[in-house]
Amino acid sequence: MLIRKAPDIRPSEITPESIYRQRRQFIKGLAAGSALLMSGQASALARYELDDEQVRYPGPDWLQQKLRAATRADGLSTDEKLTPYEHVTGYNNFYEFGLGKDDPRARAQNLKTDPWSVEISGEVHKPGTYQLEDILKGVDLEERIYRLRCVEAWSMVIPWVGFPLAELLKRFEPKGNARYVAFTTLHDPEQMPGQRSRFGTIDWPYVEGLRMDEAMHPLTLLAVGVYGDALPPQNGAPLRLVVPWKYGFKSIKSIVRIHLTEQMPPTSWNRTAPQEYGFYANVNPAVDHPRWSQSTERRLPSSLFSPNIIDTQPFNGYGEQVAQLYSGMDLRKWY
Ligand SMILES: Nc1nc2c(c(=O)[nH]1)N[C@H]1C(S)=C(S)[C@@H](COP(=O)(O)O)O[C@H]1N2
Ligand SMILES: [Mo]
Repeated sequence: MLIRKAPDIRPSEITPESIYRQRRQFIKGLAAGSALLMSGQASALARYELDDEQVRYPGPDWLQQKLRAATRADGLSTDEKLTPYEHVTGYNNFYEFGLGKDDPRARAQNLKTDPWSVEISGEVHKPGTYQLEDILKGVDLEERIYRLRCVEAWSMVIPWVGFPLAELLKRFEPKGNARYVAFTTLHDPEQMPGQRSRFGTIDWPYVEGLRMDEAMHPLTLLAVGVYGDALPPQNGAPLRLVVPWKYGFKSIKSIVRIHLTEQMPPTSWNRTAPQEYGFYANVNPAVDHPRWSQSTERRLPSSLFSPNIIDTQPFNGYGEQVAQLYSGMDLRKWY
């Protein structure tokens, strides 16, 4: 169930704001752009201090409160060096705001993300349309530091804050015949300039899907924050999916609908170019994209003189946790 035992009270909940801010300042020195991983299950979340704090997306107060009580899920996090905030929030794919990597940050800032409602529909016992604030009541947020591997062969290491999708699904009680979960992004051409034209590619709204067992996997996250703060619009505020063993396009942003179904749902990139993008889209260095190799990736930040090319791992390095979901499947066929 979604409602779990309350965690220990975090220092941030009992510390006056001024002292708390100083502590953030102090932790800045410790964090220094890399993860502070401690042993044990969960520990208090480090507050990342940024050089340009003013560019952070504030998010609503109720969400800030929850973010401050987040803990880190160490066992499910990588200790690789974090991709700097500047790149995580400034080099994005979010075609609703344009095709360029810097379009989303430049054009998404006025997206209205609160209040936000999400429709839960299809094969569930408790369908309905719920306010995000209500969906998050009783949810303990946790930090997960995941690799993100884009199908375009670049990658990042991102400290998300969110909660397992499985918790949400269980709360709305899937029926026995629910075999897939379909997700839909907001469709609002007034706010999303990219939706005013089709670019000859995506048929709006952006849609994605997972098989039920993938959706219920403990690594599958619904994120509401990044770097300890609210998710900015360019990263899919206020609610986006994160499936770290699949190519980035599966991690659909700004979700307004979660639909449980018996049928495999259509997905935007598969619909656009089925010979290039499959439904599964598991990261797989052995299966090249028809137009480029998938055997290596550019780990950002990368530059001409320091390209930072690394080998791509099967399932993006999460094979130990997820490979058994696909046992018996030919992953060349089910790309
Ligand atoms: N709605 C929507 N979701 C989307 C996309 C998009 O264009 N629209 N791009 C996808 C792609 S290709 C990637 S790599 C990731 C990028 O997430 P990030 O910008 O937060 O790193 O978002 C995915 N989710
Ligand atoms: Mo991507």
